[in-house]
Amino acid sequence: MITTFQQHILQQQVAGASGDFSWLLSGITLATKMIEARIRAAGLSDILGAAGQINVQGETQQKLDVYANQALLHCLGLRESVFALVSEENEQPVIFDRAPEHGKYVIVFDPLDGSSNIDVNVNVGTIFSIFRRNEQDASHAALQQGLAQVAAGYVLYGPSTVLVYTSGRGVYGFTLDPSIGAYVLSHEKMKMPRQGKYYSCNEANLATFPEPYQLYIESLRNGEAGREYSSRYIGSLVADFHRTLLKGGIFLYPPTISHPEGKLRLLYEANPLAFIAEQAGGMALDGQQRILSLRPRKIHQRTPLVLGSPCEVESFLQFAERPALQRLA
Ligand code: FBP
Repeated sequence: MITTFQQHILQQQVAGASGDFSWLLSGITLATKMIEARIRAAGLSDILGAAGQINVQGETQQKLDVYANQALLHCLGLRESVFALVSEENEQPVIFDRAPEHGKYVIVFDPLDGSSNIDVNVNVGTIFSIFRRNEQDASHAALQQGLAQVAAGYVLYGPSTVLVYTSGRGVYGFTLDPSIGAYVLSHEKMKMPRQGKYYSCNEANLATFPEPYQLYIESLRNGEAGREYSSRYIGSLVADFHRTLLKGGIFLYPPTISHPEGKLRLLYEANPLAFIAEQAGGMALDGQQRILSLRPRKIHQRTPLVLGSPCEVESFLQFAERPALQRLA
């Protein structure tokens, strides 16, 4: 018959598990179903447009950003195993006064990724990453290397709503079946193709990219990279990542003049997608180093991001004039 996300989690659970983790994940599935319902009817309710405030990123918050953030904070806050929540929309972590034996997890998330696409009905998403609490201080507990992630995933609100998830044992995709209101297993053991035919970056910024990026993108455009490439850029990280996961190729958000450290956030954008990419046989770098090995210094830290199929990422590294990283075997 069907395997729901909850069934999959229970099947993956170790013997004697408390059930806290699967109950925690049900907070994410509930909140993302609430967000999905608002997005589906966005044009019919007063949920489009700006909410009026500026968030910690200096961005104008959209009404759906605010709603998505509240839905996740509410549903996850009810889970006893949650110690702290770090959101793209909140300057500081939201901390729950729970003893270490109860409040075991820290969840970091981007409640609504691709905000600039909300009002034009283009795919947007929610990204999350889960860590074990390893510190009393919530901010420090959130500043763990990506390698320490217990699980990560995203929900893509597109023609269909898809939840893609890993807990370090492969990547699985679940499609929301509106007729039963459940995420149903639709993609087992997802693998990123070793080589793709798409590259994805905001070429409007090309002239401001560091030279190795310019040279590399030029090589994709002029055939020097050994095959023909086409450009695809949706401007919603989750959507551009999902295509790269399924079709292969490379996504790049390099340092630019307006974002010399890169635009995307390490904790709740780069780390979770890097975990999924590597679990699917892909690679994810900050232009030089493995994203998952980076040591975060602050919760809203930004990073350059280069991720995709091994062929494309390794050929990028040649342009970055560094010996190709040892295969991540
Ligand atoms: P948020 O919408 O969560 O702030 O994410 C940032 C983002 O919209 C990414 O989804 C996307 O990849 C990138 O910014 C697009 O940036 P730009 O418009 O500079 O190309």
